Amino acid sequence: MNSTMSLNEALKNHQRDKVERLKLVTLDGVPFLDLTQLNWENVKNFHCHPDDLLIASYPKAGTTWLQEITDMVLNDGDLEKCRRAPIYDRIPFLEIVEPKPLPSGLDQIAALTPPRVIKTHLPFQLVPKSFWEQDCKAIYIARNGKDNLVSYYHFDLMNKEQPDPGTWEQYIMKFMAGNVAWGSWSDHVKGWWSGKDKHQILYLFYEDMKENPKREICKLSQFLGKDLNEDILDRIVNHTSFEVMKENPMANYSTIPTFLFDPKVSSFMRKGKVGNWKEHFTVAQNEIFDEYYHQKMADTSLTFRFQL
Ligand code: PPS
Repeated sequence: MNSTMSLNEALKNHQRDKVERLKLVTLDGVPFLDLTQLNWENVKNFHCHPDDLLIASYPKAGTTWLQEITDMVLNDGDLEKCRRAPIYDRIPFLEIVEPKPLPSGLDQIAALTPPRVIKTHLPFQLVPKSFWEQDCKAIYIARNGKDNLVSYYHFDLMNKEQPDPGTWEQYIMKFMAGNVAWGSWSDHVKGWWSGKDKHQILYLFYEDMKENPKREICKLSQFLGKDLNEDILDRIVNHTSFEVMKENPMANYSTIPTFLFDPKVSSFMRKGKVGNWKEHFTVAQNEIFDEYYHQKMADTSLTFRFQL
């Protein structure tokens, strides 16, 4: 990797007098962080290598967890190799545009030699055509909407570049209306669910990974054509557990300056649970969300578990 393009290195020298929260802008019908528009055409026209692998999700669905697992699987459980750089440099984020002089996701990808693993939160219909033309593999992780919402709310509070989430009550309404960065949760999970029948997409669930990580890691390894022995699988399960990842500076985003990710507000590795929503939703808010969920999910075979 060209070190001038490492986001980690760039962040070490990065200072700003004032961090402004980004606004939302609608691109091809979906709300995004306004900086995204600067690279939008280049993202849509991105040319991938047939062996590039896409890690896709709605924000806060367990992307980082899936990234760490994938890196471990591809490196046969080699812990040293997986400590080579923070997760955001090992697996760059396709559509992200950071304020200058920080490198964009496209800059970081260009500095890697194919085949690359690439993160995206793009809804299925906005994934660059090249990925499907080249018949690339993609792994998608979905998380139940209530826990996903709670996680996104805390992230928006602590990440000083995300749009202001407003109050908890306001945020629930915004989330259900799809008026948050990367748009509607229900459209996202349903779009990729339909997409998996047409392309090489492995669709995973956060709840399944919590329930039985080894089973899901085996599934992922098979999808990537990796035949890993029991020892390696157990090492990957251990290394990617919430408790171990929370302490791993290469996976826990603690390398992001605190003026951007404020740990006093919330940690990136916050709870890592299924059912944490019960500590946040009132009975009335839960009823409203259930109604939204049943309405939005009436036209799909996709279902979620809200507790284990
Ligand atoms: S991002 O910013 O969109 O890439 O965030 P993302 O990684 O998708 O989601 C962050 C949430 O995933 C939890 N997480 C984990 N849960 C269980 N096990 C492991 N190993 C793990 N790693 C990350 C993280 O804690 C966030 O969820 P919450 O509910 O906020 O704790």
